[in-house]
Amino acid sequence: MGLQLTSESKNRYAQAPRQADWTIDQNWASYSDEEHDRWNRLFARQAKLLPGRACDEFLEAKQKLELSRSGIPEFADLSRRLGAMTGWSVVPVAGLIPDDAFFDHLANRRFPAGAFIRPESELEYLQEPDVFHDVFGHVPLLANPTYARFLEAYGEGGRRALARGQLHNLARLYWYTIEFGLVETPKGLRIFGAGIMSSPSETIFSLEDSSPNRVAFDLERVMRTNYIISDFQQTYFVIESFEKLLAAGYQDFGPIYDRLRNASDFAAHELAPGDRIISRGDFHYFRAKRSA
Ligand code: HBI
Ligand code: FE
Repeated sequence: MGLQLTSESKNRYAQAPRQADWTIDQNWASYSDEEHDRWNRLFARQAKLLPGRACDEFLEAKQKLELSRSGIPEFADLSRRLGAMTGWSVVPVAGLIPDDAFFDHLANRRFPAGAFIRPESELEYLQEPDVFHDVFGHVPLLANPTYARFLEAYGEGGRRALARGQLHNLARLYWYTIEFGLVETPKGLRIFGAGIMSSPSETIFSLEDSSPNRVAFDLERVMRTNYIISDFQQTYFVIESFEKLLAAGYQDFGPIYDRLRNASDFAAHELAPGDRIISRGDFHYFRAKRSA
């Protein structure tokens, strides 16, 4: 049995004392050379894959924030640079935190980022957000004022959705945009979702594989669509621009929630009436997995 590096990073932070708002001390000095090296290898791989696949806003912000392959960033230092751009900061947490705490942070322009780093065995894909998913995947676009305002509005909306008991509808909006969204550009489809941005294999799959559907973003349609967390997406939604996404987020969600309450859900692979289909999936990847 190899040394269980797997849980070392996660356990170290899971045992860290935490504040009432679920934040902990990043304790940057506690990162081992091995953990910094893992960040550098993940960074180098994505830095090679993303040009021509990530949206320009992401690539520009990654430069401006000086995110680099010199180890895991110190959140306080990163927050000084990000704060000067859009007023956002990055606060360390040990992992997933309760919804109400999560939304409260977003509504106050604080992004809760996992302080632990994924183990070698989960280099390709992990389910819980680690420092590479959160800081490499989510943080750069917080330097884009339009995207940053959308995420702040999402936090405000999250508190309302919680109060109404319709969090699942809003979680889908987050999932299919902030986590797994694509955007149309004059040069073709590009990635902006953090879950894709931080996963080497899904970076290729989401743009180039014939398996998944790719459908134009529609707010209510997305809010009715189930998702899976354990594998690549069966449908990717494509926004026209961050401005259009922000405008969709600014609507009064009250009437939408009322309509959604009685609306049926769509399965993750299903195409819906009225979809503007950008590419229809053949699902070969998902069929192969089922028959494996
Ligand atoms: N906590 N740290 C962390 N990161 C998340 O992305 C996160 C969370 N808690 C709740 C949550 N996401 C989702 O359930 C909400 O977006 C609905
Ligand atoms: Fe995430």
